Amino acid sequence: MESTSPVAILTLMIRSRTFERKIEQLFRTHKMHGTTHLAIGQEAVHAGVALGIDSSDWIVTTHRCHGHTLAKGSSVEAMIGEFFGDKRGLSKGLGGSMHLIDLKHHNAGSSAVVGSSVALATGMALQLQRSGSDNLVVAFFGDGASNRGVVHESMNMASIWSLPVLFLAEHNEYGMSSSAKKMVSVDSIADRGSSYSIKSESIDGNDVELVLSKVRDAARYIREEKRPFLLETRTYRFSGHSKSDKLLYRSREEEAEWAKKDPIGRYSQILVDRGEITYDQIAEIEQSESENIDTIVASYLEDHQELTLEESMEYVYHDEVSL
Ligand SMILES: Cc1ncc(C[n+]2csc(CCOP(=O)(O)OP(=O)(O)O)c2C)c(N)n1
Repeated sequence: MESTSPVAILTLMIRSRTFERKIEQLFRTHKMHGTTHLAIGQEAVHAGVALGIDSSDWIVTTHRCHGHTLAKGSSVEAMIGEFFGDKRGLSKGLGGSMHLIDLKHHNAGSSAVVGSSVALATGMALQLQRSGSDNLVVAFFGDGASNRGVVHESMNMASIWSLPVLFLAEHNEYGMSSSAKKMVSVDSIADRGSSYSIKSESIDGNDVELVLSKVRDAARYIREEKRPFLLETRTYRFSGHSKSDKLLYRSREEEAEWAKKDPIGRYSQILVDRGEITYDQIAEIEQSESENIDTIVASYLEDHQELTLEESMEYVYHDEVSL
């Protein structure tokens, strides 16, 4: 299990927030290309989940995958390389921001197809069960994805076959631009678990220590009872859906309400109150994370290395994946 000291948890969340802010700026200034989906505001879910499972447990993530990938242990350097299309990137520069995969850190990857993470995770869980492994798979998905047929089929299958999957709903209130209040038939996605005889719970996803402890409980349940589990984390994406989102579908008042529940601000305050860290030390962490990313970005901008077309073809059509 990863280090779960409070300062390590806070540092991980700050790294993720700093990373996302830098990426946002690089896209805005046209130094990075394509599109990107930021998860600013959802850091407590990412840290709590990654630190609450074993490092040998798997995750399958979504189009909003930066935070999950960082928290599971991938290097900032390899991620930024990927975003720049550099051959030193996580997927040798062939995937970009939306397709991060890191098998060494037991991250089976992400795809732009909303809901596909759940089907892939369920299939992986079947294989883990068949091979007698004690590991589980976390299937990340959003409130929008929770309406897709494949998510329901996967939950049904995981239940009848008792597969080791943690269905992790990241309810951030919106799909692309539509409110979950209008688009999802239940107030809580956790309520859907009972349709499939899957135990479930809904929690505050902006409270990192709560997420960590509930994920640990769920992982223990999945391993001991040999049953899937559905955990809904209630959170909010402070950023737009993607880089071109003008946020016309929600109010500034709503955003201000959620800003009061910022997971990093909240946890910083808790740790300062407990005497575990000072605000000066937090500022030092922020600066060090920021400088580290700036150095990495500068080095990629100075020296860009791309795969040739022939080399790319070799990877695209590679038959086997070795861990
Ligand atoms: C199968 C499919 N349908 C639609 C889309 C377009 N799309 C991309 S992201 C998105 C919203 C997904 O919302 P949610 O699952 O809540 O995740 P979030 O973006 O909030 O993280 C949609 C509809 C897609 N990529 N794939």
